[in-house]
Amino acid sequence: MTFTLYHHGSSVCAAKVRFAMAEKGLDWDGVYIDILKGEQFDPAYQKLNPKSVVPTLVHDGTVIVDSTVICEYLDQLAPDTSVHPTDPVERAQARYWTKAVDEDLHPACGAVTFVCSHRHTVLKNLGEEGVKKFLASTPPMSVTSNWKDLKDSYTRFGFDAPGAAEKVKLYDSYLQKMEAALEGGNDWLVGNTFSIADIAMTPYVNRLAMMSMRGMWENGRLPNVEKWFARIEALPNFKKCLIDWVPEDLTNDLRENGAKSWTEVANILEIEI
Ligand SMILES: N[C@@H](CCC(=O)N[C@@H](CS)C(=O)NCC(=O)O)C(=O)O
Repeated sequence: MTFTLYHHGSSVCAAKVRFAMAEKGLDWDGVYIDILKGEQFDPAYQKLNPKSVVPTLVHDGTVIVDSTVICEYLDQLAPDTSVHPTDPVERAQARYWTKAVDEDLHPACGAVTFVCSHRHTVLKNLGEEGVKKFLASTPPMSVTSNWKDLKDSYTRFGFDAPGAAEKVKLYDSYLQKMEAALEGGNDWLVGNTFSIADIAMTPYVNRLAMMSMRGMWENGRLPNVEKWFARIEALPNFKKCLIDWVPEDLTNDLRENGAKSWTEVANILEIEI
């Protein structure tokens, strides 16, 4: 089996697939698409992924898009190393997590990341004209069906963009859901066994960590999430899939821009700092 993964270092969806493939022991060749430079808008890439998003998996010539679908596809190809629960109830519970990630958490993460950090990175690297072209190139049907307008608004107005504060609260509500799911000494989100639910949530918690926002769960706020993330960070595949693919300048941007945005985020969430 030959796999080619079109991906980007800081993309949460791409990180999910890299993590799932590593946990399943599947090797892949990578094509790096810099989504902060606009490489996803290359017509050749759009033929593979009409929404101009990463990741895209090509398996022996077959194109599969959408990270959750890719993970399910890979599990059917390689069932011996399944990361999906076999028990029907646990499978349903895991799907609640992946569905919620796709429908709610992912758009919230896109908003919060652009508002807190990416807007500064694209402005710094692309300049005013470059940013205009970058925003204009986003197809109407992209990360969400209104991502073009939202990305434009988050990039131009930051925390003043309509709905930005609600996205911070929505993001936080998923940490609260995790806290509840881990109650009673559960190490993992579903059935107390590491699964796709943990894989799917990892990039989103890690995004906040990389943006210097561990205060969303540390200092006694969400102790179960804190312990869960410590377990995740200790996994052998964590660093190579979630950290090492992010270029140094982007890692620095996320850390520094995120730290500058922390006061605003903490205010929205009424976290004392
Ligand atoms: N439903 C897709 C969403 C993919 C997605 O939103 N990818 C983001 C990065 S995590 C992207 O490529 N964004 C490009 C852009 O904002 O122009 C999936 O799960 O793969």
